[in-house]
Amino acid sequence: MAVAGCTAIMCVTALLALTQPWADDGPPTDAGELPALARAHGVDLGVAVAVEPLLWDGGYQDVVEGHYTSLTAENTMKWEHVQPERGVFEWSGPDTVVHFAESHGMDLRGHTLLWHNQQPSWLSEGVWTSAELREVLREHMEALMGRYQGRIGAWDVINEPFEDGGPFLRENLWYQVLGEDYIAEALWMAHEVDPEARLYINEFNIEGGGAKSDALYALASDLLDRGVPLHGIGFQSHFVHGQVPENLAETMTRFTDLGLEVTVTELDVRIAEPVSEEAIQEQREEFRHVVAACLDVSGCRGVTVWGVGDAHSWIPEWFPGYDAATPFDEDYEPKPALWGMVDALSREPSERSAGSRRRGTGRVPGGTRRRPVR
Ligand code: 9MR
Repeated sequence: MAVAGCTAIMCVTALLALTQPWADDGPPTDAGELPALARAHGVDLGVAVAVEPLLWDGGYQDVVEGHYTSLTAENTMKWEHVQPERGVFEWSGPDTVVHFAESHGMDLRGHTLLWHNQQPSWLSEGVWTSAELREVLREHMEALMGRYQGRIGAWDVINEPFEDGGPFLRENLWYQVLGEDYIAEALWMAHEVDPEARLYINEFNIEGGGAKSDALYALASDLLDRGVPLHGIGFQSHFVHGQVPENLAETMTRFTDLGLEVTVTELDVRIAEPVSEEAIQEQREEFRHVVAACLDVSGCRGVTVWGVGDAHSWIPEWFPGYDAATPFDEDYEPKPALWGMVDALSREPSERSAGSRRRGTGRVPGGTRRRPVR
């Protein structure tokens, strides 16, 4: 997956000193206060988790419960894990994540319902009529969304619908069999299964604007004009150190001006090896910038970090030559990036924050036409 180049943020510790009165003595808060700080701003601070360490690794558990307010299952709610054979559902992984969240008073994001990756072979290699594929999709949604109805507040219904680098819709299984309106169909179907859930399109390479971002904007506008139940846009935010888009808040605002909410769903900032101490320090400003951008946009619901620590990040495997993308190191020690998030959240909550963010921001379908999709 390539990430488009964008304007570098100049990481300036000196700037922090100018803008934050407490910079000389360090932040006024402890990192363990992060959940309370996030809640005071009315945003979620989430993290993507894997099942095994969530069950067995005390260090991992401590990081999760001590610093975050919501969980996303990094893999275990994806098709290949949930429904490895047609009609055979595996709930132990998803249940583990949901129970951990609930027993620690955390929220949940659902990830993900339609994607071109991590599909079981019976699905990806099957030969489907449109009626059959709709039925398969409905069965999957009813099983997965239905199981956690009322407990998972938001779902990434559509994941990465556009080609990696470009503005065209990806010709995935759903597109090939159902046609390009599969996106609207799936959103309607998800809305019927869980009418209370906030339904998202989740995408990468859109965060700094550009042709792909414009294409998503056009798609979202069209869906809303047609009354399709789309509630939010997930800004995945897999960034490269030195290329975090400065105009992130501006891009978010474009979408929230449509009446949508936005969430930073998969934040990490990968650093080219050898990872220097300077880069690790600079990454603090990059994490601060992303969280601050969310706080600056009234329709931004929160920021989820993709991976509990560097030992559990997808980056080294998928981007050889890059590492250190998360706020905790391989021994679960906090890195400057964590303090960057504390920096952002340590500002006074604005009036519009707590409470108001929990509800829809505008043109979210409610009394809209319900179109049966069968
Ligand atoms: O982090 C996930 C990694 O463990 C998996 O191997 C990978 C398989 O494609 O998926 C990763 O998560 C992806 C997420 O579900 C969607 N956006 C891109 C993420 C990184 O690939």
